[in-house]
Amino acid sequence: MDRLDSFPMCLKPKLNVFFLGIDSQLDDLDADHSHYKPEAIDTLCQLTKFNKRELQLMYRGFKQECPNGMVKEETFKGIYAQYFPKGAETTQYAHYVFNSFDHDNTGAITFTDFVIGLSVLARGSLQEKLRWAFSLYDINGDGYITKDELSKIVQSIYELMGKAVEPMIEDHTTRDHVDRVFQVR
Ligand SMILES: [Ca+2]
Repeated sequence: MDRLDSFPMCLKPKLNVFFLGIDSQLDDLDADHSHYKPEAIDTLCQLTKFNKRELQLMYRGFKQECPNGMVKEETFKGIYAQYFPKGAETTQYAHYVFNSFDHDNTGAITFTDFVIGLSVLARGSLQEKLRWAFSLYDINGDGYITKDELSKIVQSIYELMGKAVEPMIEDHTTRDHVDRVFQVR
């Protein structure tokens, strides 16, 4: 199977960092006084495929990692890197994932951004997952995936795998991969 085929699904465990440290005492979303005021929990239930209890648990984990209720890109990259082996270069791919979650391009992922993105990855339909994957590849958001954009994403995915992969990644590996995708059949 092509390595790219399964990558959106593999993101889910990588993002589980936000679920760590949850204990039995739940926060009440509506009573929260953090800097960022999340959407009312009922609205989040409508926007995602998570129920109220799941959202409360996630919010608690999210707030532990990000007490002010927002994740800046540098923080996101730091968290992301912890879930890959040493030697893996995660910065660039984490940048693209961050952008795909930061819907309104504010430079920070809010809890709302986070659960909407995670809902698609964890419970979205095939169509929703494909739409998310497309938005990841369409770096400039113009509705088209160019060869250049595909090259950048494929390169970042190869970097994620680190140096110790078989067969070894050569300089031309990315180019060959992209050429195959764009080949007219
Ligand atoms: Ca584009």
